[in-house]
Amino acid sequence: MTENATSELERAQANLLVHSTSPLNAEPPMDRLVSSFITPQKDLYIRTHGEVQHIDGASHRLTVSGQVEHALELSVQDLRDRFPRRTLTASLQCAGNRRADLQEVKKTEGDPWQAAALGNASWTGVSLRDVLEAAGAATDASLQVAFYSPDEIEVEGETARFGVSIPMPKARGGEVLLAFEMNGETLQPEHGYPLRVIVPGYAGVRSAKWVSEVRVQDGPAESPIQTKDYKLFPPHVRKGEADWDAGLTIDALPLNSAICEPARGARLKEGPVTLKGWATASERAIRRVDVSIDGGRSWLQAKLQQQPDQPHAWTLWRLDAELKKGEHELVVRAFDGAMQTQPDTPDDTWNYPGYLAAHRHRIHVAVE
Ligand SMILES: Nc1nc2c(c(=O)[nH]1)N[C@H]1C(S)=C(S)[C@@H](COP(=O)(O)O)O[C@H]1N2
Ligand SMILES: [Mo]
Repeated sequence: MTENATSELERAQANLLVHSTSPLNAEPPMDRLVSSFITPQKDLYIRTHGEVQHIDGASHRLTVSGQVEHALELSVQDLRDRFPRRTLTASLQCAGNRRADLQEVKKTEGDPWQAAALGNASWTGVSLRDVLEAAGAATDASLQVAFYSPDEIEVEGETARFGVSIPMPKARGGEVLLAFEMNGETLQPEHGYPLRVIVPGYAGVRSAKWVSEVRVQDGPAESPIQTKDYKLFPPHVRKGEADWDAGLTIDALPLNSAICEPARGARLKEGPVTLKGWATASERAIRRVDVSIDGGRSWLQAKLQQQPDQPHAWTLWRLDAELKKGEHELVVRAFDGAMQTQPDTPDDTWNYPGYLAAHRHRIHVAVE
């Protein structure tokens, strides 16, 4: 292991719960996650499929090619100098977040993420739309904008460069960033230094780290992480039976929420307790969060902390409750701008790769 790799591992081990060291995958403790509306960089989950890249920021180049009038080759400094700076608050969430709940129904692929494979940050960079326009990119809605990065990853026995893509209308939405700062700080290598994509509202996988190439093309990115991974299959499809083309590409994330405090299995003293957690709804607003302290028979309304001018930011919620002696099942359900709420149980959403666990989060606590 190189010296560089040791430092990101040390940072992860100091601040996060590490699921695996190679590749490095880690998430923060849930109570710390909801202790601030903006997630500090050291507390942002880390999801890598290959090795963390250590890139020289000054010599790094981003090429823009494919269906464009003039291909571009830009340094990070060129992006800073030639394009308007854009800052927005957005949550970043892995499609595998809360997978541990699905694994209680039945085994799935992948790491057992708790409910902290997400964070909410202020991202600064330039708008992908501005860069596409500078290249004279074609704008047809059927096109894909692909992002390629230098990390080599293995998916389904195939090794290839990391490459993902998003539909052109999303790419031109203005909110998709080529970002060089998180919360006003330079990105750490594990979060994509010197340049990463941020696709607000979409599964984290589309937010390519260490991005070196933007390509406007007819079909999805030619990398198995795009064509075979991060797809949603119906519950009857088992590992080894998947028809990749029939799987649904996971882009916009579903409505979701979780209880982060108290912890699952906590032993509490009788009396007042504050319950806290997060809620996200892709592009939609969170309109209401209900919490039950009796397994879902009755519901109380939580107080929301939101940033209304930032449609892609998460919502934090809290509820002051009184818990009597005994065992309690705590449940949360969020409602979005279309008054839709979450599926009841993990059985409703189980799929063999373990994606999009968005059922109501339930935990048990004991009060003494
Ligand atoms: N180049 C590259 N980009 C990547 C990944 C990766 O492995 N390689 N992982 C993706 C996934 S699945 C997620 S959820 C997010 C995680 O970003 P973070 O580690 O900064 O939290 O990055 C995405 N971008
Ligand atoms: Mo992810």
